[in-house]
Amino acid sequence: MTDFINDTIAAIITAPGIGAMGALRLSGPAAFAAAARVFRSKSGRDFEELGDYSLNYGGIYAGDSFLDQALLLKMKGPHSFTGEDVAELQCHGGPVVLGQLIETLTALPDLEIRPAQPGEFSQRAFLNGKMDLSQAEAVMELVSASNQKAAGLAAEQIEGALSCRIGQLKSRLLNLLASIEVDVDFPDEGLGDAAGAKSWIHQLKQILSDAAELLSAANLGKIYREGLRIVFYGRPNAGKSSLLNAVLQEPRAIVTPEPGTTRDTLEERILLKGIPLVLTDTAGIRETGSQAEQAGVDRARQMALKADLVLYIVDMQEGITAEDGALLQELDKARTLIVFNKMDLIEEDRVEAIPEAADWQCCRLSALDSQSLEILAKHIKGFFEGGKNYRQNQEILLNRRQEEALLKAKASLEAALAVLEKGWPEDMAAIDLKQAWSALGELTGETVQPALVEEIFSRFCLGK
Ligand SMILES: Nc1nc2c(ncn2[C@@H]2O[C@H](COP(=O)(O)OP(=O)(O)O)[C@@H](O)[C@H]2O)c(=O)[nH]1
Ligand SMILES: [Mg+2]
Repeated sequence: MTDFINDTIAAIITAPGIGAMGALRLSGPAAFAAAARVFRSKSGRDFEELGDYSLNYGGIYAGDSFLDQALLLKMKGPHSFTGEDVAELQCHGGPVVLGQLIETLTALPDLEIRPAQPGEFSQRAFLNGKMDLSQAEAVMELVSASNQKAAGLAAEQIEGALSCRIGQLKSRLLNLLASIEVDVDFPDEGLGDAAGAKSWIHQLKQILSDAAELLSAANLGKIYREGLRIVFYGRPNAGKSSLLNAVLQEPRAIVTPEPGTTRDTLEERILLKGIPLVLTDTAGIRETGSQAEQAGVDRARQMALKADLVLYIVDMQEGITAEDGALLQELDKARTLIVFNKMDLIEEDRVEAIPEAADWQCCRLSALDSQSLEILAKHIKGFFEGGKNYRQNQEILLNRRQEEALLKAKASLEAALAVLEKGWPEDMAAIDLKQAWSALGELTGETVQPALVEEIFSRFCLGK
């Protein structure tokens, strides 16, 4: 697979602009030869004498003109990031020197160094088997992570956490496939019809449940990357905007005693007890003659349907009305928390009389009270961790491509299961299982088409 890589590439690998340090990387068969033309060691040693894995102090030159002091990092393939000979030159950060350096290198007539494409170093690392696709993609997740948890998950993935779990799935799938194929080829040597099918179905169900678990772990990972989408929902004047402001601890949304104040949706991001949240305040739901308000109401409904968690706010001064009942009917119990608001306006002796809403998750608070944030935070954390598939420290990050591959694998596994359960010929199931195997391979990259590999890496930044 690596035959076609025979040229040497170079790129500045630090962010553009002025910085304490700037670095340039060379990778390929001529990396050392090229570095030798621009770097002179302070110790006066020849380039060849410098250790294969060494850090060396010296200067960089364009021809005979001194450009800057520099460190040279020499890493001989295959034990380097790309698996090829790699030389990295580190000097003071600034566009001029690094620019001169790359110009000098690419102008060397005999060495044919060319500027690297975005993602090309990582692509070479992948093609040379230094890491699989899920690890390479995790590097991008790590550098673009917005919070510690997401960064931590990406780091685990670089270390191979996802590859390992996919690998386990694949090897079990391969065992099953082998056993089915043996039976197809040598029907007399298999387990025999009924017992064989029963064992395959059992194994397949196990694999399917593992795939489903991976997908739900990915949903959790997605929350860490993109935030838990929480929508503040309910009738006008219930206190949605007040509660949003309480959570944000700033008067972000306009609050007035007038119903219909919030018309458009308003979105804010916040980290609450380590969980990234995307909070959306919405227009109160009511029949209205105003077109603008109606548009806001429609939007609010859509937001509520897409939310990970709906906070359904009820003005307890009015209690749960028939309208509240109708709106709650449209919502999913598992993803809704009813917030009984304005509890401060309820007289002590009436508080006990408030019925909890049967099997809905509920909490009572007052948006104007400083404790409301703590009460809500506790419930949100409880909701997040109480999810039926939540397992602490089991989250994984999947990007859209990877998630699609996993969904494809799951669909093929389900198709195979249906075939076996209906007692149809097992070679039909084998076809589905092979498709599942190939879909899993897309996650780690073994079965990805070269054109897709190009495309994936081209989304990386220059110098990666
Ligand atoms: N006493 C009291 N008033 C509240 C509470 N929450 C909201 N309000 C008031 O109720 C009115 C409507 O609040 P607002 O947040 O705009 O409701 P929204 O229409 O659901 O966004 C405002 O006058 C708020 O000050 C609460 O917990 N206690
Ligand atoms: Mg409002």
